Amino acid sequence: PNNNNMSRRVLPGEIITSWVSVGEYKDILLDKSTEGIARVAINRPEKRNAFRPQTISELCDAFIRIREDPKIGVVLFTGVGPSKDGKFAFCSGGDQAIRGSGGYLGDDGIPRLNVLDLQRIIRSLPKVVIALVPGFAIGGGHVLHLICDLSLAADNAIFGQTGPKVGSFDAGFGSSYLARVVGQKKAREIWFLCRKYGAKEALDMGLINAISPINLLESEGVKWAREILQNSPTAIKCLKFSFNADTDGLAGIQELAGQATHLFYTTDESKEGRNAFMEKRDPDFSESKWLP
Ligand code: S0N
Repeated sequence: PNNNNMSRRVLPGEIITSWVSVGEYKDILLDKSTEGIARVAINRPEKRNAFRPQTISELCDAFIRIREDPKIGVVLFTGVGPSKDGKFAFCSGGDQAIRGSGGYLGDDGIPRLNVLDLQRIIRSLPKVVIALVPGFAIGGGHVLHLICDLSLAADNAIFGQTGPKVGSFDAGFGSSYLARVVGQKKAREIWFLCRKYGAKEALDMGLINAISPINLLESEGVKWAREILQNSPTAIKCLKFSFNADTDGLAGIQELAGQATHLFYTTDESKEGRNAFMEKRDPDFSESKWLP
């Protein structure tokens, strides 16, 4: 379907699905398409899409909305661009201008590191999240692409951590999970030297899935999404939580087990337990077999 007039532009290039704007946000854009794809974009291009607490609160809200919408199966997560000086960014991490003592300060003056909440929401979202990286993915912005299920980068993308240079570090997913993705030696190099890496280097180290010209990045994301949407939602959810369980300890097992419980609720065996309780009788599981 094509409805370019209705669609809001986030990245340059052909729009190949009809986006409908959802929600009233200040720092982000949320759009949905009728074919099961959502698009979330950080909209602070003049700051290379750095996030402040409000940005993160809005992103959490958008991802929770998406979680509750059974029609959406894939999310494209990106950054609006170009900025006035013609550059692109996925996200350049925490907004250093409002970094106070103990976290990032919002209008309420309370210091927060609420990006950690967002990381967990994206990880446990029972849908596929694809990062579209149109330029810089730096610092906490690099961690955000890292924790997405898949990453597609424009050929101008630049990746890196800056923490040890700017007085911060992410000792959670940002380092341990990075080491799972690119290996211990490379992860230590990325954090200890704070170098920047181009798209080809990122592809070679297994940090991203594919590279596109910037003008094709969004349409490439839609194509990947369409392919995923042809497949079984339950299989993909369980696989995502299995991949998570390998790294996330009991929290990961909880997610995977939750899907098993969800499936069990659909069986006659489970329904018999509920029906017996409601009918104030003993349950009769004799129809359920102890299958191998
Ligand atoms: C992205 C970079 C490399 C781009 O360089 P370029 O193209 O030369 O542009 P600039 O001129 O530098 O920037 C253009 C304008 O954008 C502003 N800006 C860019 N990034 C930020 C930012 N992060 N915060 C605030 N403003 C930013 C510039 O100031 C400039 O504006 P004007 O023109 O008005 O001066 C380059 O910009 C760069 O290196 N940026 C900083 C990257 C960085 O160090 N980010 C922070 C890293 N730390 C985190 O993200 C912390 C994450 C976090 O919250 C966390 C999570 C878990 C556990 C702990 C923490 C924790 O906080 O410690």
